[in-house]
Amino acid sequence: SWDVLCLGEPLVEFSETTPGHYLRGFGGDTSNVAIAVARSGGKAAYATRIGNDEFGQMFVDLWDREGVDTSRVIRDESAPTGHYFVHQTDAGHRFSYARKGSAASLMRPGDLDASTIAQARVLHISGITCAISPSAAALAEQAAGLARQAGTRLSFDLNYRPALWSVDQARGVALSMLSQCDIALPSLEEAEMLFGLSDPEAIIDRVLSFGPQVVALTMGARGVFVATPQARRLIAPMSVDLVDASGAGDTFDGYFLSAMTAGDDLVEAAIRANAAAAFSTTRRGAVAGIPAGSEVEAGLRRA
Ligand code: KDG
Repeated sequence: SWDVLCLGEPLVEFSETTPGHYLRGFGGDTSNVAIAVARSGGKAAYATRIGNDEFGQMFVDLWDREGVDTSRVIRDESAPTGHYFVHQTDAGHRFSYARKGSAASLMRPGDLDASTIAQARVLHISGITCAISPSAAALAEQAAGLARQAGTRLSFDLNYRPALWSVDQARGVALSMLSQCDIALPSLEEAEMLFGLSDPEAIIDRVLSFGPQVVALTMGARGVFVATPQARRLIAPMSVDLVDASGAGDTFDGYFLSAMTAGDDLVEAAIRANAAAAFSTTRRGAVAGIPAGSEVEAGLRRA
């Protein structure tokens, strides 16, 4: 059994260091979440399709090293593992994808069965999982329904990527997932885009109206708002020297879900996740930036 089972697409990362030079790393939002769960001390599993290629093998080796269960990873002979380039610009980081027709985009209903989902306390899905192809979106819907039947809590982070779909397409999926999920992990930017609201309190009210029991609204430099239908609390941001923000949201999600399943109270979970996410931005690379649990504890003691 696992604390968190993540479903989505892993992508090999090429992060530009100096003009024309790239450092190879790993990304893919839901894979990042699984690794963050494992680094924080939780039990994670990942479900996806990868190619029968070098990049696919690199991921299997990575997940094995990290202690992420790969028994639900399908090796697909017919398509490659995707990758992306990330460039730092004055306006933040920018992704360029090479993922069209990837193995993960061939995920389809049936790739996850009821008994697998029942082994997880939380199933984590992102909007990217649903954006990559209609068949992956159909699998995500099916998995969400199976989670409900199994009593596995569903966690959802839209993680809106404009290169993958339009706001209108994303809204349809987001509203469906928000009304099925138990744990909603929106960002302030996404909530503004979906609902046209900018006041965090109003956003929390709107997200809670869809039915989740827990909402963590990440607000970047403004901190995190964590809420249940009964109570809400603002967690102050941590100031750090920013190197690369990619993967920060995923680090938050992984640490938050892991602490929640360990039985921490929500405010404690959000404080730890907030610190882990801040820490992750001080290093280059989505996965390379995810801190170890001990680093987060040390950082919290210093704060
Ligand atoms: O959240 C970080 C991810 O966006 C990055 O690792 C790449 O998964 C990725 C994506 O699809 O944007």
